[in-house]
Amino acid sequence: MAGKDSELEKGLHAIVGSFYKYAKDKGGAQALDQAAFQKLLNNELSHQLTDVQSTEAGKDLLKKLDTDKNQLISFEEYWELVALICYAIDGGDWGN
Ligand SMILES: [Ca+2]
Repeated sequence: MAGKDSELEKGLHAIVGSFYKYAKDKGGAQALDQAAFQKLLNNELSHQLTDVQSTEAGKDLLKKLDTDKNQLISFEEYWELVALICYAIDGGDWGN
C-alpha cells in the first residue's frame, strides 16, 4: 500500500472531499442545502454541467436528485449526481 495514490484513488477522494467542503450539519447529518449545492455546481462542476450554472437550473437538478424530498442533498443523493456525470463522461446522455 506504500507509494502514491492512483489517479482513481485521488479522484475518489476528490469526489468525497468536494461534498464535505460544501455540506453543512443539518440535524446531525451532513447535507447540501440549495445554496451550498449551487455553489458546488458553480465552483466544482462548471465544465461538466454547463447547463446548470443558473440558479433555476440548479434548483431543478436539486429537485431531481432529492429523492426523499427534504430539500437537502445527502451524500447518497450526491452520489447519484456523480453516477450521472460518470455516465455522461462515458458517452451517455443523462439529461432526461
Ligand atoms: Ca434529500
